[in-house]
Amino acid sequence: KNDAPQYRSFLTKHYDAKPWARNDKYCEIMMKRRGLTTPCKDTNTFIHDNKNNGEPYGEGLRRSKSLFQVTTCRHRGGSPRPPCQYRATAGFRHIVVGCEHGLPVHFDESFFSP
Ligand code: U3P
Repeated sequence: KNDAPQYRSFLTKHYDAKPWARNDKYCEIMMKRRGLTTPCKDTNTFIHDNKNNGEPYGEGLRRSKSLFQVTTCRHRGGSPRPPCQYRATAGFRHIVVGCEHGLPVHFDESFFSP
């Protein structure tokens, strides 16, 4: 177990090993449960896999070599105050993260294999 606060925060925002769904309702509930709705966060990705095989990518970032199951939640717009409404996009994608001391602390983006 690693206690680095930025890493704990990354896991809270971006890691969910066993999603019970990957749809709009999932986003609505998870965004709230993980404390991302005051105000409604615009975009947030939940990662459902746990692999460790990154390579350098751009300025201080790491890109995963393998694909991850991810669900990205996008705020539908309107008021930034709760209740926040989200649109879910489920995918199997490379992810790009920023790391500190070898652990992810920032989720940058995800994309399909070119
Ligand atoms: N973000 C995602 N997924 C995306 C794009 C952006 O979650 O596909 P963080 O606290 O640095 O992780 O870029 C600003 C925020 O948008 C990032 O915040 C990241 O969580 C989120």
